[in-house]
Amino acid sequence: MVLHDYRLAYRSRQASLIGRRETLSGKAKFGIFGDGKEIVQIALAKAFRKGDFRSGYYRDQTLMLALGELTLQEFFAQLYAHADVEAEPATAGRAMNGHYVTRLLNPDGSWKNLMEAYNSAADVSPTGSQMPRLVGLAYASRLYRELDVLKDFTQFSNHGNEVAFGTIGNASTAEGMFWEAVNAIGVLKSPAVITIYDDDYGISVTNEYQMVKGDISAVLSGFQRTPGERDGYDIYRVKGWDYPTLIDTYRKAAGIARKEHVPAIVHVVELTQPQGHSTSGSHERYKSKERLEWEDEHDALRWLRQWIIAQGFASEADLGEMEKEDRRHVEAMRKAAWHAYLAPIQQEARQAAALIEQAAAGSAASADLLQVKNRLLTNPMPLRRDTMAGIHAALVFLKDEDSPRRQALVEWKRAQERSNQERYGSHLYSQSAESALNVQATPPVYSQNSPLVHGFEVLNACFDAALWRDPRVLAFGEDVGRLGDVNQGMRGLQEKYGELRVSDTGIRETTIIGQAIGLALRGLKPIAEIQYLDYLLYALQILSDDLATLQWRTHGGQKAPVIVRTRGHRLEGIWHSGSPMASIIHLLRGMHVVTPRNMTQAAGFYNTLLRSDDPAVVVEVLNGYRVRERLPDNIGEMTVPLGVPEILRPGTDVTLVTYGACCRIVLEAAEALGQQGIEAEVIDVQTLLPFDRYGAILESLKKTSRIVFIDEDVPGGTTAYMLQEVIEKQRGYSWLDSPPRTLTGTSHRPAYGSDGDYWSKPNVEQVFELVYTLMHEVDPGRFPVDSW
Ligand SMILES: Cc1ncc(C[n+]2csc(CCOP(=O)(O)OP(=O)(O)O)c2C)c(N)n1
Repeated sequence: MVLHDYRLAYRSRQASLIGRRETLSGKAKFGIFGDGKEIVQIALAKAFRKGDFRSGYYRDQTLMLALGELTLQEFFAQLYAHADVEAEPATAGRAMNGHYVTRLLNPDGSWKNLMEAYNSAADVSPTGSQMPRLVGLAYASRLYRELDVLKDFTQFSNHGNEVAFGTIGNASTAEGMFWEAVNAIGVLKSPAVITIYDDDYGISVTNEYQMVKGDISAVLSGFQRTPGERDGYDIYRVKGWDYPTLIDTYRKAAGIARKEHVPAIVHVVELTQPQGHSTSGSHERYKSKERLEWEDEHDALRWLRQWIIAQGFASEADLGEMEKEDRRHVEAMRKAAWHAYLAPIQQEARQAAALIEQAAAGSAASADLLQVKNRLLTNPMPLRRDTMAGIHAALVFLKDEDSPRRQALVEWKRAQERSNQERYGSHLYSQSAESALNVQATPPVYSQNSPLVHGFEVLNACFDAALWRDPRVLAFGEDVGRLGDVNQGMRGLQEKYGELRVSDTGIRETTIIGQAIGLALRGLKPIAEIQYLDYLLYALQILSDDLATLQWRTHGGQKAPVIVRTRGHRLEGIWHSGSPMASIIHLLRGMHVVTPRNMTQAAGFYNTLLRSDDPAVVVEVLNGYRVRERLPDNIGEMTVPLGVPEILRPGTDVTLVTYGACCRIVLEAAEALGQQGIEAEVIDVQTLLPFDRYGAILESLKKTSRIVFIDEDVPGGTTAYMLQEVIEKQRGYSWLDSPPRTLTGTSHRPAYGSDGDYWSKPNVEQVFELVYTLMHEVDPGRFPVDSW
């Protein structure tokens, strides 16, 4: 066994060395490797069971190799950015090397049986960002163990016996989200085993700059549980070269976590980084000669080699032979990866060259074209972009020759563009049968008995139906449990469904989202509440870097259908009435962003999203919970489709486009304008991502020839986005008889109090005056006033 381990570690080390060489020789753009961490990871792998999850970072190549979830050829394929999911199944060439992923989904987007594999969440580069989702990955085991309604979901869990393994570098523990996650996992008593690889540095910065006392486990000691009690962590400190102790430690830590759901932290010290941080620099610049000598002596691989010889497991000569064979093996895998990567690109270059050669025959630009062709054929390391540049150059030379041969080039180029758009752009959203875009409208049904209730009661009935219908649905957030959320949408649901399905959390927005991501990766359907839209900013980074990119960066290998529920727009002051929708829609491409104007629409969107596998943010209108609405008889079934605007008021003179809380204001202004003979058509876009999928706004514009975009965001924010969608993308410009206009909130944040609000956000009078002036420009005779 130990020989097997040594050889695996040795191969992994060779992969690091060769990987660096390949990068520095220009075959890869960047290289970051796990050298120095091999032995820890082999020990960790021994404790890893099928069904478990990893949430780690770029040093974990040996762990992935040891689990059999990465081959050496795949390792090199990723280094070369081989953009083919068969060759590089982690990210299909979309992420740099060292970003590990296991495919949790079948090609059709449905879940695999996660109990049959060693699972890994998809790595991200921002350090520490693997921690928030670890909360949910670990907490899911508790839910699967303790919730009877989840007993049948055996594809995701075996009675909650799964451990979530987190890995992080010493320096990254200085990130806030590390602490938030460690605390949350402890509070949730969830089976995570967190490894901190401590090599004393974070690139060039030493521990004394990272951590109080320069020692993370000393600082973490307050999390240590009292023996015999469940509250808190088991904390271990082990040397990174001490193979037998590492194996014992992980067996023990994972065993307790698995059985008792007590989390553990393993602080691995005396680790080294033989090749330095990455290929972007050399560690000789910042490590002293003494340190480098120390690293050499404490290299874990070297230590294991000596230990094997000392124990008599193999002789120096035996090991030398094995190493020779292993070096050859790694080199062969590298070669295979390089050829697999290069062959299709070269073939495309040859195809392009042949087309250019054909076009050259009989062309006035023949000599230039043949030069382009030769450049394509003699390039030893072509990229697809070189071929495209060659084709482009040829098309420029042929610009005056409208021949079938030129046309053949154009068609070939377009086909390449399509396949590269697919190669690099697919799976931003779900492509499965469960895509939210496939959910059709089921309109609300009302009868004589449909009661008039408060808005929050509509939501309450919707969530009740969802929790009843689907045992995978869970809701949590600050004040969501006992109180039923600050606006009562979840009122009474904890009593009905229990503390694990409708739960309070600490004030920790980043890990509320992380909790949701991890739970969703393990097959659950979380509704994660961020109490106010303004506090979504705390979680925007993790939403953007992790959740929104997940399906795309794994080429459809993973999904996390999280619903983020929040409330916003208008209420009071800077931190309770923000509407930073542009920041959200721009950072969260890959999620749906839904802005219902009332609670019935919100309920319809929740029902749509709960039937789908895309992640989304739903922004409820903060001042709508006490407004009365009729409760649909089919509150659990009604759905509102995404990307379909609704005309709230028909009109022929001007189109007013808005969403969310502004709908009420714009409707009121439209009524007042109607009394002056101006018929405004009011459109609620309903969802910002996706936006007006079928061009409904253009149809309105064709009728009115005038358009105003109104919202509470800053000038140039979401109104600018809507303007681009309609005027540029839908080609609305050709139907305009007046300049398009926007009306927004102010650039400063909303001031407190009703007057503060009035002077910070669009109001009825402003809408009226802007539209009236617009109509004055059209017909001064009918609308004589031009100043207000
Ligand atoms: C949020 C963020 N800040 C900075 C970086 C740039 N960066 C990449 S790795 C790294 C050092 C990480 O050190 P450590 O956590 O000790 O891990 P190691 O690389 O030493 O294994 C830094 C600063 C980053 N990727 N993400």
